[in-house]
Amino acid sequence: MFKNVIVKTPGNSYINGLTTSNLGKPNLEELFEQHNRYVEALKKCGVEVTHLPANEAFPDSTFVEDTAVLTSEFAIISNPGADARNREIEDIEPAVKNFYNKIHYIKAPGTLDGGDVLQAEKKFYVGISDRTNEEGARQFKEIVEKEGYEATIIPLKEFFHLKTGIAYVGENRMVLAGEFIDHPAFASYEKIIIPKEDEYSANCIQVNDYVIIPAGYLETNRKLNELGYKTIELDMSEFRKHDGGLSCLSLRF
Ligand code: CIR
Repeated sequence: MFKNVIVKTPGNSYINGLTTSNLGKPNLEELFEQHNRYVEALKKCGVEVTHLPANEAFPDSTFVEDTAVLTSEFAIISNPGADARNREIEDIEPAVKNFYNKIHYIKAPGTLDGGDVLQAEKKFYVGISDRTNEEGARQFKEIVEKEGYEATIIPLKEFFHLKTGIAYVGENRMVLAGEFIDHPAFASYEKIIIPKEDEYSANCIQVNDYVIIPAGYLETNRKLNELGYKTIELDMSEFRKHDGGLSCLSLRF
């Protein structure tokens, strides 16, 4: 069960954030509306929401997931791999300190974005990406192994972040797209396979009794409903324009 989430309102500077997409300039009014709906959806899932104010100095800082990894027992403050985002941890650390006594840190020259970390019960999967380097992944693995968890490091071939193409939805089930569909690391899970055209919906989040998915993916919705999941669909268009998905917008713990 998740009891808490941390989210952060996007600022007007969001439009100056990083992106690799060619989906156009975000519309701020729609962005704020989509963020409000995201927060409402989380509340419907029964979690307490810690809502941090926007920080205009950090255009990408609404994507709080990249700044920390929070478990039921300990927290890890990350060391985000993009220079423009690295200082976002300054806003997250005090919020994390309100909930945790045990806090670990990823330290330079290691870099790690939380978007490259997936937790499935007592196992972690850590992607090596443009943002997370080998040293960051190594430090992460060492920390969690000392805490009694397992960690598997997965060099990414195509995805931006690990969780761009994968989600754990409980009950030994993984939602998988692209390079992860036949990846040996995930062979022991029941697979919910997402085809290329629906790839964006692989970034979904299971929060207590619901799975929140991006709007417009009928097949993904149907597959999850067939397995007995209740779903909430959210329009994510303005976050997608800056490479963001559902998991990126919150820390859930
Ligand atoms: C970035 O480039 O860092 C942001 N525009 C998007 C971050 C998305 N975060 C995530 O997938 N965890």
